[in-house]
Amino acid sequence: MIFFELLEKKWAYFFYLIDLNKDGVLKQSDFLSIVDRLEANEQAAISVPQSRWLRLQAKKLFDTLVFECNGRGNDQISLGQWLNLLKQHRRTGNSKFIRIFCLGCVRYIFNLFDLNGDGYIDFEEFQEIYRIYGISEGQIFLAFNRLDENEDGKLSRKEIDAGLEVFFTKESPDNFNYIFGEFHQPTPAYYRLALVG
Ligand SMILES: [Ca+2]
Ligand SMILES: [Ca+2]
Repeated sequence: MIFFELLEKKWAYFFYLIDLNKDGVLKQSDFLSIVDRLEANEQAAISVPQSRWLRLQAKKLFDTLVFECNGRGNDQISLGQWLNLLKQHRRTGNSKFIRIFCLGCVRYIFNLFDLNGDGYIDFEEFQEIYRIYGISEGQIFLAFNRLDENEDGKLSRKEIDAGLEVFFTKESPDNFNYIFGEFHQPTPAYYRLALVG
């Protein structure tokens, strides 16, 4: 399957990024293994209570997502279900879910990235997490600068929220389209895996 539209490309790319083990489906483990990797990373130096809290938040975000995509009683999300959400949003013009999702993401991102808890995300914190998602050093640098609208060298909640909103809803060219790096299409092999299952 090939996506021509910008918005669909962005949504598919995001799914591919957060499918950490690249098995074509999103599961709770894709969210929890981020915390595992942070724990294993000495530089991140997260405490036990911090890691417990992060696990709880990761589960919550995943539960919201799985419920919106797939209804109650399911434990995974396919790429098709994820993209249906976008189609639904387009058809009804109801962006309520997107808004709730973005706010949930902002909360989660801050819990995850703001390792020293000062209410901002600095470049080092940003780098730790983006590396886990396999984004290249150059792209990490660009993404950070794109998000840092007021150029004070740190990211506020407002800046992250503004970036996410554009990323998930705008069809037009925009700097914020690249807040997760230069998006590329997942490989055909990945699509076969993700869409056929
Ligand atoms: Ca997965
Ligand atoms: Ca800033």
